[in-house]
Amino acid sequence: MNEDVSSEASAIDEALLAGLRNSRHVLCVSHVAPDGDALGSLTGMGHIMHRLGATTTLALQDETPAELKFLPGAADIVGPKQITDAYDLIICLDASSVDRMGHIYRSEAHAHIPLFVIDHHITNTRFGHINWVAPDCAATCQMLVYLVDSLGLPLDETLATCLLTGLVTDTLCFRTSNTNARVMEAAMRLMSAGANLSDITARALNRRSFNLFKLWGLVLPTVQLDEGVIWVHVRRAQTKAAGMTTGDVQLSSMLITANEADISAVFLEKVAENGGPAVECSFRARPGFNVGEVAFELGGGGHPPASGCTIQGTIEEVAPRVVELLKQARRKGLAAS
Ligand SMILES: [Mn+2]
Repeated sequence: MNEDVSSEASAIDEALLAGLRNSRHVLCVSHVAPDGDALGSLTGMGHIMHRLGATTTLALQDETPAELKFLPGAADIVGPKQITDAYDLIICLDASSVDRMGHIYRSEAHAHIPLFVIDHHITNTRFGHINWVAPDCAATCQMLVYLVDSLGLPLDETLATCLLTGLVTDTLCFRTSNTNARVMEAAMRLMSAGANLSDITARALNRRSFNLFKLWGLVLPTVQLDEGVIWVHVRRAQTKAAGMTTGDVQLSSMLITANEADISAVFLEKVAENGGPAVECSFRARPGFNVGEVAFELGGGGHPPASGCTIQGTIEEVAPRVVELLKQARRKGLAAS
């Protein structure tokens, strides 16, 4: 029953479009530790479904980061406690596997409800009844531009602001290697519809909490570099001492800017669901190197230049093993170049 469809607007599956048009009570959900593309595609999908006349619930397991609260519709997002089973459709955005929805998706209560997956991660496990997975798109928000076309809806300023935010954040403001002419074309259309690029960039990419700088100050003295792999450990005691409340420490994107590095990693100490130790790993790679494969092998997901996974165990157990895999990925990249 799984169906895959390409990203071209003309090729969007009729069953997907019909399902969207005919649903009345829709739950839209994106991934844990939400980023700009998660928030942009979630709020954007909310506006699309509203235009189609549906009653829509937007849900995220985790809090919306302060720098993304400006998104129109972000204030309406609910958490796991407000979720029921009274929906006729669930739309999952920007999440590469079913567990990425966290506690919002309940396999027992929700199994009978059609689940549509809309995502651009090449590692997507195609866990929906209809799966629209387009790895050639730089953001899930880019896919929604084509969806809007297929549904025959106009782009307005509200929707364009949501969608451009995802495009800007996932491409680090059009700097990633997957930023092609199609991405720029989509961005141009969103700007023509009223989205303000400089405002979105300033809000979503150029703002950080003061506590984050305190955390960087605590962890950066222990940064390590070996065979072109740069990494850092972040302890729970350190995030606590810095007063950090969200999990995103935004370090892997900074570490990859080191001249000597081709791959970066951040190992963030966590408590697993079962109360045991776990490590949240975040990877970045320069063009020509693939950390998406490494994350996928470790049970996570992502893209060649940016990926992540969560592994049970202490940092001492997890980090050395993962660094070894990253060194292998680097050697593979060097051999191919
Ligand atoms: Mn994305």
